[in-house]
Amino acid sequence: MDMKQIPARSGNHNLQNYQQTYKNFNWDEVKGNFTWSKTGKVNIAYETIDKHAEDPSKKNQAALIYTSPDREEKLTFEELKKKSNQFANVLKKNDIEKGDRVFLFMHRSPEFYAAFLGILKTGAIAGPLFEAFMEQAVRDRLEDSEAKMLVTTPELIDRVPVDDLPHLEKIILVGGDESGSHISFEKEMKNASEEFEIEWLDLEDGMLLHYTSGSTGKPKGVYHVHNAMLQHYQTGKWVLDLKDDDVYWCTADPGWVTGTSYGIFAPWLNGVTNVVRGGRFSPDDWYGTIADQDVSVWYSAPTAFRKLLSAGAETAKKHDLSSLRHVLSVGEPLNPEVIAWGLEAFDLRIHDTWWMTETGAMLICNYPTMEMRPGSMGQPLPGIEASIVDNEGNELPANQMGNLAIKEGWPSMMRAVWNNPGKYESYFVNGWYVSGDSAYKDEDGYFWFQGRLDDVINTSGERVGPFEVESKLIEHEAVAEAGVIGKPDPERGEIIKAFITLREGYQKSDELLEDIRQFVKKGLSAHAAPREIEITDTIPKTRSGKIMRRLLKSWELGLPTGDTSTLEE
Ligand code: 6R9
Repeated sequence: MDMKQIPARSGNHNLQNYQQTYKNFNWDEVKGNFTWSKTGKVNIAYETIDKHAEDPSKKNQAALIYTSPDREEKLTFEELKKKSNQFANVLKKNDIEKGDRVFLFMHRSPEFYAAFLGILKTGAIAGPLFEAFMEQAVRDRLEDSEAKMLVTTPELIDRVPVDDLPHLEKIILVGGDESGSHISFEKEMKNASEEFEIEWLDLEDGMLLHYTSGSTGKPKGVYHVHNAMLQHYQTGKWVLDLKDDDVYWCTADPGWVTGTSYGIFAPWLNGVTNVVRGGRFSPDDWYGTIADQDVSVWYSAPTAFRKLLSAGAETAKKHDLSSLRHVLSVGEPLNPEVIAWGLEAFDLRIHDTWWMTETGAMLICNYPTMEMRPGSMGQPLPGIEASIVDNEGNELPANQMGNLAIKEGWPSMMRAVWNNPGKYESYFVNGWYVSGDSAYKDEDGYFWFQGRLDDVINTSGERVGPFEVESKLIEHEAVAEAGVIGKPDPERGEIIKAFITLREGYQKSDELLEDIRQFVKKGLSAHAAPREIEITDTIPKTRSGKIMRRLLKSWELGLPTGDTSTLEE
């Protein structure tokens, strides 16, 4: 197969020639799919769950399939409606009102999803946290949001500095001792009614706070509103290609925006069965989940795909993966090597999608019906105007690297940075939302990611994106993962330094390192070949699977490491 372009495949929602068909597309056209377009009453939890629970042909369909090494559970739309109603009643009984912040600090479980939806039903704002957060990370987020209530577990409660959080009034413990000093989830749920009168809201009312770390400073609370559902719903069709009888699996944790926008909203707004897997990553368990649950649409991340690739073709062959129809990726650039592997392992294209916590939903994507250029994140959705701009917000010509920017005003855009209006304003220049990513656009309108702006390397006057070098490195048979940084150099400004992990069966040697260097030099260019290569045991990554180049850099230069709360163990 010619890896430069991979031809379009068919999709359920015709996006062929979309630039023509959807030239004048307006997001208002999507509104007719929601109950509120007729009733005027808005709540995203209603549209995701209750609407289907009220539909006799859908109410007994599995909404949630939870699977983990020690627990299996299915909840239909009707059951999930009832459980989230019960939790909403528990919150009301404990004085939670519209606009209050209620945080969730726990592992993925059926209780998590019932609680999350219950929070939204009361009109409160949900704040999901990664279960791996340690005390400082928990404190920063609960302090900044002034959260009134927290849902957590006995295993994690010691990491909540209860006495230092004056706004935190109550804690609900899931799986705790029913006689303890905190509210028992189980006990309260048992006594709570399954009926609940949803708090009807305005489209611009808040629903979600996602804390996200920048390279400097404290994490910022990215604030989203119910209106985001327009985009969650429509990208579920156009990009995830969901149809009514799909079984969908998004591997992301809800502490990461992918785990809410696409692990909760997009599938359920579209009435699709949603698989949630608890427990740790293991190639056999992951392939097993696809095979056992007959997953048809699968949304994951490059770091997971790279791990599966390293586990080898034999591991994949042990499992029946024939249910898969559509595979997608987010979070990091998708290496062409991984796409080639996907074609081999599943006979499917892996579709890259680009977006951010701040953007709330996908913006630049590869659709099933689109010709794909491996290494490119695709093209903007209908109704989205994307461009490459300079620091003043002027558009740059094709093939020039610059700031990836989006014209203000898409439905799922963040509406504020909590407690920090200055930070919010700083994203916008001349009508553009400036993403902080560097990229270029080719003559045909495909966008190519180069790196976070802070990560771009300037070596002997040449700008090199770390992603390109990393992608080339992992094409080498000995390299499993790679993280590339610029290291200050008196002569060249910066030199390229690569950190790599080796695949099984390879030993460190000077010959091997030189061979890898030559491989990049021949494949990319002399100036992109790393001058230094260091073999490590692991590449530091965030919980959402992003290589933490900033951390590699501070280690290399012996600098303070800054905020590492999202670092994977
Ligand atoms: C959804 C999500 C956002 C940053 C973004 C960019 C990187 C995400 C990407 C990608 C290259 C892709 N990123 N998707 N880079 N190709 N398809 O990841 O949100 O955690 O806020 O991260 O992730 O650098 O700016 P978030």
